[in-house]
Amino acid sequence: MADTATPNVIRRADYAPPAFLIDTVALEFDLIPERTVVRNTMRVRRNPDASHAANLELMGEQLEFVGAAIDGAPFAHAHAHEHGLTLDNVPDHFELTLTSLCNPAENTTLSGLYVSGGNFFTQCEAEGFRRITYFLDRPDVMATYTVTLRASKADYPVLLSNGNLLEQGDLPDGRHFARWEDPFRKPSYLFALVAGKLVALEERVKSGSGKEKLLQVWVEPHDLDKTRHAMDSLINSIRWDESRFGLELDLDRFMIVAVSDFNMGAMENKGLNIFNTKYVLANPETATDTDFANIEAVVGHEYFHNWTGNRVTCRDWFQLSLKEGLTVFRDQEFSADMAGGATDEASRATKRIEDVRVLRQMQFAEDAGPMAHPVRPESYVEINNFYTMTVYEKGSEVVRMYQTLFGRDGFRKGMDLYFKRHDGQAVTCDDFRHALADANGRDLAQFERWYSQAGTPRVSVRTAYDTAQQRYSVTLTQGYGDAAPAARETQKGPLLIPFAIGLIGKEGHDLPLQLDGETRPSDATTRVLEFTQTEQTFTFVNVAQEPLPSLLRNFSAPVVVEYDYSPDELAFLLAHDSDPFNRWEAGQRLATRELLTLAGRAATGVPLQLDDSVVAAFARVLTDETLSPSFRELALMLPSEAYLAEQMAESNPAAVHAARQFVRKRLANALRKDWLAVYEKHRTPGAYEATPEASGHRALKNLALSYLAELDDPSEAVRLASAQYDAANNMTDRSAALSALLNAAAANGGSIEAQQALEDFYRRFEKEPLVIDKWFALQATQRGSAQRPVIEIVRKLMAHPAFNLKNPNRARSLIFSFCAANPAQFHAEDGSGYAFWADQVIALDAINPQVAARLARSLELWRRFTPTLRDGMRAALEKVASQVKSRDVREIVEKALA
Ligand code: B3K
Ligand code: ZN
Repeated sequence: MADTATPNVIRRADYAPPAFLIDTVALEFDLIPERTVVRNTMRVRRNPDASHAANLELMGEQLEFVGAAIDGAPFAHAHAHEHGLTLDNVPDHFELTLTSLCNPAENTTLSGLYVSGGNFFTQCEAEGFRRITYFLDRPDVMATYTVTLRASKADYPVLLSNGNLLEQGDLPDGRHFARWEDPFRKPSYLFALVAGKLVALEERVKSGSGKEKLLQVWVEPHDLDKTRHAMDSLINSIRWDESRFGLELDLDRFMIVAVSDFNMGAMENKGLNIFNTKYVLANPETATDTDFANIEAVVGHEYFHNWTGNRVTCRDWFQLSLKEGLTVFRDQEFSADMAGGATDEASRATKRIEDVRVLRQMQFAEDAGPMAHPVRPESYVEINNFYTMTVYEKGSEVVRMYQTLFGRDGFRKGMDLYFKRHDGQAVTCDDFRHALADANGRDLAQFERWYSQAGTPRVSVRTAYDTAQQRYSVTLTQGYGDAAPAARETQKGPLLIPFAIGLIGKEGHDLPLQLDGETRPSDATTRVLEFTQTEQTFTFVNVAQEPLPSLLRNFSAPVVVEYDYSPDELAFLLAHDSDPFNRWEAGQRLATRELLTLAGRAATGVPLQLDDSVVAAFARVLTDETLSPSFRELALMLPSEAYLAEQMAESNPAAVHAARQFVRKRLANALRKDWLAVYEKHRTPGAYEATPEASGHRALKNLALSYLAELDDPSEAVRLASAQYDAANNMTDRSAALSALLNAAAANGGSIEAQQALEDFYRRFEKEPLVIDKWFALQATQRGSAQRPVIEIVRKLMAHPAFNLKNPNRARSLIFSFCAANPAQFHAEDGSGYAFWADQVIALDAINPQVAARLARSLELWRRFTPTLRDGMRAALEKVASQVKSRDVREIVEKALA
């Protein structure tokens, strides 16, 4: 039932240990879609470390209570209510058996036990287990589980749960059973079951200590040909966690199951990871290079949770970043190692740039709005709303800073101590920090502020060179600027910021670094300054010439750096910085600065022009064959419209779009020959290869195609794109060609080539839901025009037979793509985008509050927009606020309007 009462705020400060503990759980399921019977037998005892409570309060939602027994005798003093079950005056320790019913067939929330495609699946994190049975559904209650599943053998031939399979067999009436045991204590959010018609790709591998492990990737039978990459990613993850962190797989068997109805990416249930099909299924015809990379990252992420999340879990949900920030850091490092090994800094930088781009575009925006919260939040209404960019991505940056401060070896020592101290426990972010501090003999008290202060820190930099003394001083000042109110109230004092810096001489080489007071320069030409005060000056000595500073190398802290580089200096850094991240950063700064000036002009109707020096800087990158293709692709891609709009005093998506399009067209026309040459040179003929190198070529070639589609006369691009579309042997090239066709035609209200390719694409992939998702998304994110606004296309597609609001991937592919990834069209002045958004949030709220709440967030920055847009957004938010019922959406819209 939707919770319509005033939402309750849960506070970190109110944490109290549970009054009871549960040591063992035996679950029995009779799986029937409309009426599943769950029998739950638990060993319960009073918690010696908690204050006394006479009654046992168990959580439960959407359950039909059948009966309770204590130590085998029926127990009459159990009262079911809206939020669970109260058992009066229970003994100090006892065996409790509860029987209840639930209705998986009608469960559209995809939380708890539900049916998808005729099969059963579960999703318990954060609070879904209470929708399966009454329980102390909180992560600090850890128990061992045995699970017995019974179901029709014809309809559900495969029955899976966590851990090891103990036995299976037939039952009367065409039913069968399987019994599973998970030997490791775990919190209820890691419970999982799967039942249905599935097949598996299997591999047997030996772990580091020589034990044989069975690995399985379970999918529907027609998807078996898309499981190889996920399996390879799993094997690589297992090897990587052994070699980098000395962490071995602890179960005999590890399973991944793909499901097409899923609220997020994947879930790390012990030994039985459940994945959105999007992050499992791939072959060259259906998945892009980005999909392949995402699958590797998510398979790694969920696997790495086995230690960082499962073996050591969170005490309470405020500690979510303890497992998520750390595990994102681990998956980022895994992907970087897979792409470039431990030492190839240029290849590793590609991954770093992509991660930082996401952080800056999404997490910085979150930190600037009403949902701003610290990495370890202080309060929440609905915990599912706090699986955020801040908890995940900023959390990962916080973990990365320990490694930047202590080096890889020091970080490893900290991790070793963390597991030594806390294996099998439910702990806090403080426990992690203390392990890192103690292992490295450091006091990290100040570092705690990274967990408790919200908002994006700003570091402004002043430099001075004393020619006579050959001294170069760098003065850093930290603060939060004009932070959002939600962030401001958390800010108490300066942070410990690891600030990596290099100094570049006139020839473009790094200069030796010797800080005042040191006897000789260090070997490394990058230094990590420990910046701990509000203002601090670092002086380098024996600096023979006035250098150009390379600031915050490799993005050593999640901050904004303010330094007044001239365009020439940025062009110099773009050409010479030895730090590949900062080389890219210089190009981005240069572009951002131009684009924001142009957006300001566009907003006031002043004609646009672009300096030739900017075109020249881009031309140098485009034609520099010594740079890797993937780096060039990243450097030549302009900052996103969303990021640029966020940098304006008043966000103006139309002006940003006009400015960005102007620059794209200018770069396209001015460098036409170079784009064409790059397009030809970076083709990848022959069989598809999924290597980072081949995907770099495809990325650069397809970027060239997208620029060529901007030419005043796009006929050549249309020809190339049509040919590429027809000849493509992989989804990267085919979807890039389709996108180029759609955009080349946009200004003229569409083209026959684009229309034909769209129709062909649909027919070709009608039976591949993940590809049809792309078909919807490409149309929702395409460029529009006055004659052909994208909202009209989107509205039409909502009525397409393949559209289905209940399937989150499909809803995201059309609705979210339009509302969150097509700002110029979504923020149309007539408010049509906002009206559409409101209708969809309201419709989704009744089906799936978690998905609805995600969509609801696309208007949260409304106060930062131009007045007309602001009014339209407020009206839409108010409409939603007056109609939605779920706690999830209400928390979002109420915070936005507050
Ligand atoms: N831990 C899950 C996320 C659960 C989200 C619940 N709303 C996936 C992950 O981060 O690995
Ligand atoms: Zn995670």
